[in-house]
Amino acid sequence: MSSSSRGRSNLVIVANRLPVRYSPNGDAGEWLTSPGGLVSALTAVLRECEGLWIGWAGTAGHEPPPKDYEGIPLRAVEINAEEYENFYLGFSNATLWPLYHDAIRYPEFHRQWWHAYEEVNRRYAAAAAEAAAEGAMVWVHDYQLQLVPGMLRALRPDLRIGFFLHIPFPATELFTQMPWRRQILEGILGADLIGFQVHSAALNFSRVARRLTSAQSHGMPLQLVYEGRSVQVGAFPISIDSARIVETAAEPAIRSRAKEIRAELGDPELVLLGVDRLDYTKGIRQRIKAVSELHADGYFVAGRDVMVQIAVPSRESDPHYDEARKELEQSVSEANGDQGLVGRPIIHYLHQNVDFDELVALYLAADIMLVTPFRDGMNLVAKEYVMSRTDLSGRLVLSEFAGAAIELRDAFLVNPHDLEHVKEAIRTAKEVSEKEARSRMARMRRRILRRTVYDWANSFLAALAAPHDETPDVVDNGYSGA
Ligand code: GDG
Repeated sequence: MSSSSRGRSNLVIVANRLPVRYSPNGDAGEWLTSPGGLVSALTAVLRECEGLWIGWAGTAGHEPPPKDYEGIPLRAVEINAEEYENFYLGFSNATLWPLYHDAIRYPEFHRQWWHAYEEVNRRYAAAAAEAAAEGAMVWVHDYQLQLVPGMLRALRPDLRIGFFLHIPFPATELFTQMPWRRQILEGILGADLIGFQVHSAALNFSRVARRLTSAQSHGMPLQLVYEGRSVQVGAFPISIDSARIVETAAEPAIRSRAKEIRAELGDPELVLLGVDRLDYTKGIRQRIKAVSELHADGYFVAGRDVMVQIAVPSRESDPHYDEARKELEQSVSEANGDQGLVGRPIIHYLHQNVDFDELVALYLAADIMLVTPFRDGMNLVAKEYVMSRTDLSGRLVLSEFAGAAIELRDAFLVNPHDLEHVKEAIRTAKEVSEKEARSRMARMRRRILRRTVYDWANSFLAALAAPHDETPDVVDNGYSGA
C-alpha cells in the first residue's frame, strides 16, 4: 500500500489521543512517544502502510504537537476547555466509562455532555474524511469516538471503516440506561468491522443492536446487516509486545535492579505487587484490604511479607479520580497504621509513573502479582507480568472480570467483590507447589506467545480489508423502531 498522490492516506488511525505526549521538562518541554504496546503496534503498521494518525494532543502542551513523529504524519484535533469538561471529563469519563464498567460508579447523564460528545465526534469524523484516500481503511478506536464510524460513513461512503472498543461492552440491562443508546449503536454500526476484546462483549453489542436498531442477523449473531450493508462483529483480544518484555527481562541490569528492589524492601520472604492506573475500576482498595486482613489474621507478618502498589497517575483533573485517590491513600495509611511496624510498612505505595525498565524490574521482583479489577476490557499488566517470568517463577492472582481471564485460565482466578475469595486466592497462590505454579506459568506464557500486539493489529486490519459478502439473507429480529 502507498499514499495516494493527493497526500491522502490509505490507512488512517483515529484515536482520542495522538501517539505522543508532551513532557514539560523545565522550560524546554518535549514531545515523547506515549508508552505502551498499542502505540508501538499501531505505529508499526502505519509506517508500513504510509498511514497517518488523527487524535488530540492532550492538555499538557503549550506548543502545537509535531506534524510528523518518527515518520508518521500526525493530525491534531483541537478540543477547547469547555469541550474538555463536557466531552472528555463528562460524557467520556463520567457517563461512558462507569456505565461500560458495570456501573461501579453511578454514570451521570447530562444533555450538555452529550451535545459536546456529538460535536467533538463530528470533528474527528471530518478530519478522517479529509485525510483518507479514496477507498482507504480507517480504524477508529474506543469509547470516546463511538459516533465517528456513522458520521464518517455519511461523509465518505467509499471508505472501509473499522471500530475497536478497548473497554467492556455492557449487558443489555445496563447499556439501555443510556438516554442516547440508539444514536450510539447507530454510530458504531457505521463501521464495516466492529471489534471487541472478548466474545461476550461482541454478543452483548449484537444483541442490543438488533433490539434497538434496524440491524438484523442472518442466523449468525456476529454477522449483521445494517442499512443494506454487511457489518462484521467479532472478538480481537489485544496483547502485548512479548519479545520486548522477554528481552528486557533478560537484561542483567534489569535482573540486578529486581534484586536491588527486594533488598530495598528489606529482603522479605514474599513480595506482592499491584500496578494499575489509579482508577476506581481496578479494585486497588479491596486488594489492599485483603492483604491487610491477612496480616491481621496473623497469616502475613510485617517485614516478612510486603506489598508494593504502584498507582500510576491518571485523569488527574477529574474530581472522581481525585476522590478515588484520597480513598485509596486512606486505605493504605490505615493498613500501615494498623498492621505495620516502625521501618516495616506492610504496603509500599507509590503514586508515580515508572519507566518501562523499572516496571519490568518490579515484575521480576514480585512473587505474587495481584490484578483484581472489578471489570477490565483486557488488562495488559497481567499479560506483561506473565511474559516477564522467563524462568517460570511467579504467581498471578487475576480477577475473573478482566478480559485477560479468558486466556489466562491458569491464573488464580478471583471474584474481586468477594474479599474472602481474594484472601483465599492469595493464600493458595503462596502455598501451591513449585511444580504446579511453574506449569501454570508455562501454560499462560504459551497462550500469550501465540498472539502479540502486532498480530492483533494485523489480524484486525486483515479482517477489515477482506471482501465482505453481498447483502445476505436476513432473519427478522422483531425490530419495532424502539
Ligand atoms: C485500557 C483498558 C485494555 C502503566 N503504568 C505505567 C505503564 N503502564 C502500562 C502498562 C500497560 C498499560 O500501561 C496499561 O494497560 P491496561 O490494559 O493494564 O489498562 P488501561 O490503561 O485501563 O487500558 C484495558 C487496554 O486499554 C488495551 O486495550 O487492556 O482493559 O482499560 O501496558 O504496562 N507503563 C510505563 N510506566 C508506567 O508507569 N512505562
